[in-house]
Amino acid sequence: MASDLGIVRERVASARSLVVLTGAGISADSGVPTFRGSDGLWRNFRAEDLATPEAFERDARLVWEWYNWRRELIAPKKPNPAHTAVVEFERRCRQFWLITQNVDGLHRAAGSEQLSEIHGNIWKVRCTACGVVEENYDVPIRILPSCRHCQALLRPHIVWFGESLSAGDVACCGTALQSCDVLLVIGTSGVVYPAAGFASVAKEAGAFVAEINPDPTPQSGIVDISLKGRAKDVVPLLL
Ligand code: BV8
Ligand code: ZN
Repeated sequence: MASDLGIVRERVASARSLVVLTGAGISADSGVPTFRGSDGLWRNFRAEDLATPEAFERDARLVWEWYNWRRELIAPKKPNPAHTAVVEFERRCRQFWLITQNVDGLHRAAGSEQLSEIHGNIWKVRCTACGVVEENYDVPIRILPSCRHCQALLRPHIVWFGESLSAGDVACCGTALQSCDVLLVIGTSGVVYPAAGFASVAKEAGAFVAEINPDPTPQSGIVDISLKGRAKDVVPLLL
């Protein structure tokens, strides 16, 4: 492990262009439940049933009750040393980009600025009619909130299953993954696409890829190095 850690630290230090991809695991150390772990957020509510446009169409109240519950859960949580280390990477690397699947907003709270929140942000709402996107930090949020511009129903500004990522994010991530020489994959189970395919995109483009996760993932077979451990313990050691 020590030599692996040394190799990854050396690669990060000499990276011309560094990309970091994160999932729920980086927020686990802030007390935010992951989706598929033993404390699985989705155990209580099957996300495939709720995080979909069909569910919202069928029962917007239930979907808003689930998101309100998650907003109340996340509101008091703080970034952890792994989030802070990622901000330090951004400060040190000439070319840096962060791709996060997390909707909790903790990377922004830690100070990350060069990032794509490819699955959206739980603190943003979008009007189902006029499409206006706004930040909303109400806790609790009124169930079935309405647009202050056109009174139509608001939805979470989140990418649900079966919905495409924004074209802007897809382009931005593609460029970053094609041009990076180091990709760090931190705290993702690597089952949700298209993010689950990002490690192989970078690998095929010639990048050195390392993953940080207490458990093996479907990408463990293709990354150069897997560092077994919790993000809050391992990521700061890469500085
Ligand atoms: C798309 C927002 C093109 C919701 C999320 C059938 C029907 C419809 C679609 C599909 C289908 N089959 C496949 C698909 C595609 C689908 C997909 O991939 N499904 C999977 C389930 C098979 N993808 C999509 O639908 C995407 N869109 O493909 O568009 C398209 C368009 C139209 C038609 C077809 C195709 C959209 C995907 C986005 C879904 N939205 N989130 C919400 O949050 O409310 S996904 C959700 O999962 C979260 O965003 C989360 O980030 C993401 C991934 O989960 P992880 O972050 O990896 O978290 P997880 O709990 O799984 O893992 C935690 C990891 O951390 C573990 O590995 C654990 O070991 C580790 N860990 C734990 N503790 C720590 C740690 N690591 C470090 N330190 C620790 N302390
Ligand atoms: Zn509106």
